[in-house]
Amino acid sequence: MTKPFPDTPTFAGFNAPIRLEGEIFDLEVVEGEIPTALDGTWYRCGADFYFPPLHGDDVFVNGDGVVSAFEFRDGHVDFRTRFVRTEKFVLERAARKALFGAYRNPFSDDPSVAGKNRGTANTNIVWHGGRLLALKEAARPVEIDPVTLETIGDWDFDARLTSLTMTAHPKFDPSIGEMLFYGSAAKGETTPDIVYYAADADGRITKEIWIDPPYASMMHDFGVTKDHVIFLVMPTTSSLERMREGGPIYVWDEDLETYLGVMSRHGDGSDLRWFTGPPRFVFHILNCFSEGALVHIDSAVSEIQSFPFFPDKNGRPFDPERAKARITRWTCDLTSNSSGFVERTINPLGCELIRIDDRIALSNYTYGFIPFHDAGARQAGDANAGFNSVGRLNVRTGEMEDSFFAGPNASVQEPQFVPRSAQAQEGDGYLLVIVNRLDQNRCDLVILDANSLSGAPVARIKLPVRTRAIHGNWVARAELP
Ligand code: V55
Ligand code: FE
Repeated sequence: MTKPFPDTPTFAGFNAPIRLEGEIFDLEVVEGEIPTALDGTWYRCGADFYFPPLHGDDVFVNGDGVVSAFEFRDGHVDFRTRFVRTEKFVLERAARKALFGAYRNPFSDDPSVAGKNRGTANTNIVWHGGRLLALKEAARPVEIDPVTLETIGDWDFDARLTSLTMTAHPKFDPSIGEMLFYGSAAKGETTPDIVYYAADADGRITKEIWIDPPYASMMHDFGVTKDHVIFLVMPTTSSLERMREGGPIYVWDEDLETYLGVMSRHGDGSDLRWFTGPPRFVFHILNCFSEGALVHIDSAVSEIQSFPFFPDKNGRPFDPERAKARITRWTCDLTSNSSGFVERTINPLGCELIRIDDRIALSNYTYGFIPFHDAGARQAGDANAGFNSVGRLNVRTGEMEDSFFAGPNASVQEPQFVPRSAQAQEGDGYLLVIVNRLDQNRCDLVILDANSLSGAPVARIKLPVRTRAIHGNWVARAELP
């Protein structure tokens, strides 16, 4: 019998395991109307623990992968959610208990699963080359059926994937349909190797470049422009020795510098050049673009690694203020003799789970869609100190031009921009946001007009349950089989 989950913040309140699989056909529309122009599926992927952890407590990034889908059609929305049948999930379900231990630490596993695939497929879900892939940066992609959300199996790009891992943040070139991605710890946990791939619109790997970084680090995201690729090496370092002794895979080591590796997208990697700067941390890229020899990297930058469960190597206590991520532009000048990069904060608000209009990815752009905490909108008695709003940031002016406030005791998940039509200008469309109703133990799906985030929602759709995801992506019906 499955025992109760531990009473720790990872498993409490709105984070409590959901464990549910199923479908809600035709969700309730409690406000407004769903535009028929929204025709497609919003796929999302997140982490949920099916069984109580093997070692007392755990960290949310170690949960089992859950994929969900909001399918929009003719003004209706259907919801489905399903756990990914990773090897880990299948083995644990058969045993009716956790067998795998700590985050990315194979030494902490039950001996019965030695050598088994530890992948959790819990971070992102992307559609490319006719395949829907659930991603976790520590493992290979897992292919999911786009209609039933059933697991098809691990996908190795017809044996062309030489890495043991694939990032959860591939990039897409909207003009040619390429998917650009990499594997870090590509030869196994804590190995420094990075390998970069390009896959054409049919999903065939057409380029593979191995990179030798200055040190092994946690690399959650990377940058791509029309002309360049940027690898972010930041001082969250890994150690097999530490894991063997029962410690965490990563620590924050502020004695190291940040390195940005910039190479041409059109070459063989031999022109890769490292630019250096003070220790910084980035989980997510907003967008990158090249202007001649200038390469701009816009992301949510913090002074220290922002997960409190990865300790400071030098024993400094976690400082939430320094862990705040702000939209920041880094610029590397390929004509400069200096090895430094320039840093400029675009907007001072703390934020994360940032998105753009994906049609302008890799190019000079104007808008970011940014979850943040609006202290002014929050009233007395509102228990939510997290992100209560999503704003439209003009990255050219640095101004948060407009924002949606989710209401009291409500927080927001990662938004999704959907263009009004294929020809619509950048930022002209809808913003889909899951609102966590913290005091009702359920969520709403809110559809906003991206041109008028502070106006009345276009529609509000009630979910009678919680749904929790980390990242997601919209796939128009025309793209699906
Ligand atoms: C992140 C999430 C992860 C992970 C590493 O959002 C970094 C950052 C859900 O898993 O393994
Ligand atoms: Fe991420």
